[in-house]
Amino acid sequence: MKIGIVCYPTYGGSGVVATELGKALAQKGHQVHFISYRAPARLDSFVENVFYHEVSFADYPLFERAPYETALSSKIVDVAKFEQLDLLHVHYAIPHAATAYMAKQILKTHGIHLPYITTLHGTDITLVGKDATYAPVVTFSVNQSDGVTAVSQSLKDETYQNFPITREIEVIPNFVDMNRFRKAKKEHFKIAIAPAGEKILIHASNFRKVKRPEDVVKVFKKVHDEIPAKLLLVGDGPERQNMEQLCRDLNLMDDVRFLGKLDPVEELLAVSDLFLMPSETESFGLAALEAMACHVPVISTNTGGIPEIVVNGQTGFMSNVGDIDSMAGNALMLLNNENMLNQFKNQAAEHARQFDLIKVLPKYEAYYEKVLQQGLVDA
Ligand code: GMT
Repeated sequence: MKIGIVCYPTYGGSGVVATELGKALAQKGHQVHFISYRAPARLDSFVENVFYHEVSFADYPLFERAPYETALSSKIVDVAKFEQLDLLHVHYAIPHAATAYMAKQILKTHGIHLPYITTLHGTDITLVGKDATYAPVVTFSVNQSDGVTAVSQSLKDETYQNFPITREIEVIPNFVDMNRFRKAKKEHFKIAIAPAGEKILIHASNFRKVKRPEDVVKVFKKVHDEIPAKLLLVGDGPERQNMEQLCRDLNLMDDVRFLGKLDPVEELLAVSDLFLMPSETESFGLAALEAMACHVPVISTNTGGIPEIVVNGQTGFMSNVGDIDSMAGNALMLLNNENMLNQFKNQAAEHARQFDLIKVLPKYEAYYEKVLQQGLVDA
């Protein structure tokens, strides 16, 4: 198949999923064409069968902001015609589903049929998409999609609750490459981070408010008050400054490390004891799954799709949003009991296997086939 993939190139989960999916499809012999305004962060090495098409948009004094949607639709048209794409798969509804619709209509006037699949990732539905600014376009372009997938049952339910969606939504969960995210011996890292054998807690995100990054620090403070511990913070984003200030105010800076946007997060997960995810909402929680694959249990909230990956009392513990005491108490219960912690570590990795890339990839391939077949029937 010749598949076009449209995604955000940034470190957000939707871009990661789109890029890893594209690379894996290419390895199975499909030809994959990424279309974005920058090369996706995880497209960091040469992969046969993978092509990248950059959307450039000319600035003009009349525009306060260059019209990316117009440039993206034009680029999709261009790539679809020249590369003879069979299918377009767009990740994150805003604005990608609408641009795909526009491209499809333009291609129709050229006698070309380009079906498009929209994958809903979360904030495109739960946060941004719900806003009246975007809702009519999101609803329309999702309903016009030839196929719609959601990364969790929770997101599917929430989509139907919030939008008059008439399309059937297929749940295809996010996945993890268990060859990359696995237990690894990184003793030198451990010694550098926790020289006195302190427990290592880790959080990775885009430090947006929805991740409740302050709760990460507050939970860590309670743990740190009881046992020697270190906190690793991977990522960056708008709340970084506030987090840093809070760590200073709580006198934690000696034991907290802000690592920035570090790509090989698996190397740090390999030395970590617990992953913290106190999010307000999380359609899936890919970062938690990647942690589990690396034998790191998760202390999280019980919101959105998290309960679909974390097994409470087996691969981690879940608490209500904002319940710092509960999350800190659960973290301490595990960190103070070496046997229990090791058991949870093994159970986390075992459970993550359900979401192994090699198990999820065929679900996408089968769905692509179904959509293409449906197109033949409709034509
Ligand atoms: O919030 C983020 O981390 C970024 C956002 C994105 O689309 O880039 O993530 C969403 O999609 C991820 C991949 O499907 C999910 O794992 C995240 O749970 C989801 N974020 C939220 O729902 C807040």
